[in-house]
Amino acid sequence: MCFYGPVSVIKKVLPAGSQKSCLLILGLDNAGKSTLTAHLAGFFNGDPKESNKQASEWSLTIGNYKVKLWDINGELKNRQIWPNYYKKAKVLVFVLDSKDAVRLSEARCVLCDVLMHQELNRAPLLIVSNKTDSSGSLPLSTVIDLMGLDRLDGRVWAIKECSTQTGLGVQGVVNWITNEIRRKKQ
Ligand SMILES: Nc1nc2c(ncn2[C@@H]2O[C@H](COP(=O)(O)OP(=O)(O)OP(=O)(O)O)[C@@H](O)[C@H]2O)c(=O)[nH]1
Ligand SMILES: [Mg+2]
Repeated sequence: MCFYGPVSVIKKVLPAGSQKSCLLILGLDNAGKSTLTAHLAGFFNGDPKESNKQASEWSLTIGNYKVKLWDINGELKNRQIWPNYYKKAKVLVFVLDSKDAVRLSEARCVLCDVLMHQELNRAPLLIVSNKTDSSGSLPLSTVIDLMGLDRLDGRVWAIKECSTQTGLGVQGVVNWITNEIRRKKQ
């Protein structure tokens, strides 16, 4: 059977939740995005799709929903492809290396630039302060301060500490993502 008509009509006949949510994982190179992604794939029955040096794509099952995850490389030369993903991203996770105080100011500028993109205005944001197992890891209050997060208003956001190396705190990240995906689907 052929279906002619505007997309909005087709969307109405699809069951609620059948459209894929997309979870975008960004952050500077070396922050721990791919290590976090491996944990999320473990928690959410991840099925690897495409992967190359710039990005890897996974299909996750979160509750009853199929969710596409993109883990994008954070090297400077690859950041130019990030905006290609903004339009489809429904939930944004930004990973930080909490022991790298020098690069937190770079991360702050990069996050600021990401959030200027209007396509992401409605995407809830989770900042993951990673590598808490490392000596010299900065406390959450300092990370919030250095990242200027107290000025982040007008959007749903949260920050969680974790070590994707030891797994400590990863459950909190999993819970936040689960809640936000559910909220987006209601
Ligand atoms: N100590 C410690 N090391 C970590 C942690 N998470 C990741 N790493 C290490 O940090 C390095 C970078 O981790 P990746 O997950 O590859 O970082 P990435 O953000 O994907 O980096 P790009 O893909 O280059 O953008 C690796 O050597 C990891 O083993 C952590 O929680 N603690
Ligand atoms: Mg990576």
